[in-house]
Amino acid sequence: MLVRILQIILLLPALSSSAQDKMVDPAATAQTRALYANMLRVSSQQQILFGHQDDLAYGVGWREMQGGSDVKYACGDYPAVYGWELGNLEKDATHNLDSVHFGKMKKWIREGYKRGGIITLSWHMSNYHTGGSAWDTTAAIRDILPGGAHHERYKADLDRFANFVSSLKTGSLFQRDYIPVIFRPFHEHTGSWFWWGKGHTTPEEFKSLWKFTVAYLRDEKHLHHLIYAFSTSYNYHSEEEMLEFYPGDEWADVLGIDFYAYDNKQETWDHYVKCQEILIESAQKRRKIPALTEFGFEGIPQPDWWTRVLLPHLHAAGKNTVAYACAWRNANTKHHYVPYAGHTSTPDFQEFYRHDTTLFEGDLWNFYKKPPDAKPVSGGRTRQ
Ligand code: BMA
Repeated sequence: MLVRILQIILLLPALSSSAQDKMVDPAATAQTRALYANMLRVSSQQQILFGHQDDLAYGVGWREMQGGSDVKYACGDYPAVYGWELGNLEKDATHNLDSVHFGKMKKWIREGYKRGGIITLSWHMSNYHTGGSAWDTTAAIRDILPGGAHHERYKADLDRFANFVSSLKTGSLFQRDYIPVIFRPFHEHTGSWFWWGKGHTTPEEFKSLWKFTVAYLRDEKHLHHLIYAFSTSYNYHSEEEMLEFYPGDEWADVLGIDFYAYDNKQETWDHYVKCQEILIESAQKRRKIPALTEFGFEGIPQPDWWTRVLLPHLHAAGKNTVAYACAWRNANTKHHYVPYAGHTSTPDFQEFYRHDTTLFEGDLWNFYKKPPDAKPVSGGRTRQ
């Protein structure tokens, strides 16, 4: 018996350290670590945080209205996750590539965070070789790696990024908190439509760029409120293929996938489900957060798509879910991914909202406090 007790005592530290979540940044702030732990928890509880890109900035038929949100118009609540985009920050522009003012973006980020929401940033960076857009696929990664012709320019752009995220603070005069941010650079790299994508670089170059970027932000700029999301497109068939450009477990916190249901055909969904299964399994064994980092069915032409198509497929794995699913932006009547006033899928979106496993902002417990102490923030429907 004594031997058994001794064995257990000796084993305890090993157990607790193996159970500990290993983030890219061991010095991440308490709020950032809590967010990470809570997102892992959401996934293992088979819940899904609903997100929307540019939600507070504009929607179909409106722009910059206090309290505006197409998600809120449709279901009465804000999304749990807010996606924002930094493209053009590298040009020192006042507005991003979709005409969102950077200063106002910071204000909306603070607003969402104060209500308990979760923030993620993407960056459709211009091509460093040509000065063209992110979609100019001329090879450019080798130019910005250490020793490359535009390395210093790349570092200057990371400095711009560091300034941007360092200004995301809230709290009182006595206690300033940095708003945790899920940073998702060089996304959809398994596709070939961006200059950092497959076919325009090598896995080795990509991994070096990723590691350089993370190390620069973490170790040189001392940013400790970032969660790093590595996100692919949905064009892989195995874990090996999914991770072809993966820099390693010590360099990514979120394993993401971007998926657009273009034709909405069953075979397209079947393929997505396979990718999702691979993603979730891989994330689970690595203690990473699986996420549907971008998704949508442009125009949502099927009125019951949310509950009849999307939801069952999000639960198709039957085990852990993606922790969050972020719908793309509502630009206009042709290019939108959540219902807007009068949209035919609104009633079904409301049913999707009411479903037990979907989490919107009012459902959030305090994601910036480590579970199990986390308490509801807004007094909304809490389903932890
Ligand atoms: C794409 C489209 C573009 C937009 C880009 C970056 O998917 O929505 O209109 O400029 O994302 O946000």
